[in-house]
Amino acid sequence: MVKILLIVILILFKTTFALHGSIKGFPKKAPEINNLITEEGKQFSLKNLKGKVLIITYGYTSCPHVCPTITAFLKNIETELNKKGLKNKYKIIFITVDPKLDTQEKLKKYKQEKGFKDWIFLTGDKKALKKVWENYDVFVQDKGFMQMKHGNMTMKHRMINHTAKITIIDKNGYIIEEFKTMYLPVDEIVEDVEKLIKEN
Ligand SMILES: [Cu+2]
Repeated sequence: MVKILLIVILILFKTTFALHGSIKGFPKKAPEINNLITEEGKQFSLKNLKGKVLIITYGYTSCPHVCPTITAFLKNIETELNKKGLKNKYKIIFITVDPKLDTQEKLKKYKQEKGFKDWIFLTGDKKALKKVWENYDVFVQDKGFMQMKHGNMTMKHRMINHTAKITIIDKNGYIIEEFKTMYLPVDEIVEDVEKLIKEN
């Protein structure tokens, strides 16, 4: 009887603490992010964010479809987390996949225009960014510019194929899980991040 009860408790415990993302290969010490600067021109280091849960995404400001979708979901996640009073317990970080166009100034402007005022945007030279993409398993393929027809107008679009995902890092600097989709499941992510914030 005691044994059965113990198993039930164990199962309940496990379910309560189960994460919703993809956990293969994790937890893994998050590789340091070197030689990138923020939209404010400050050197970035993961060490300065220790104690916070980090939500990292990868994209570029002129992305026509994927990034606007991901950032919109992230905005919802932010709203929900802030409603729970967790505003200072986590940080959303956007790492560019476009070293050509996403300069510090451009990221700053994008952040202001889109109202992502509490997020950190990172850029750097191609070499430094490439290292980060590799370390965080982000595929990036610069396709240059593509002409696209919109009715009888032709518009030039900046096209970069890139992995659409978020990486979640816990308070101790370990990658815990990833969500590999542009359609982020808001409630599940909020639940996971809250859990990671409240974890000892
Ligand atoms: Cu994109």
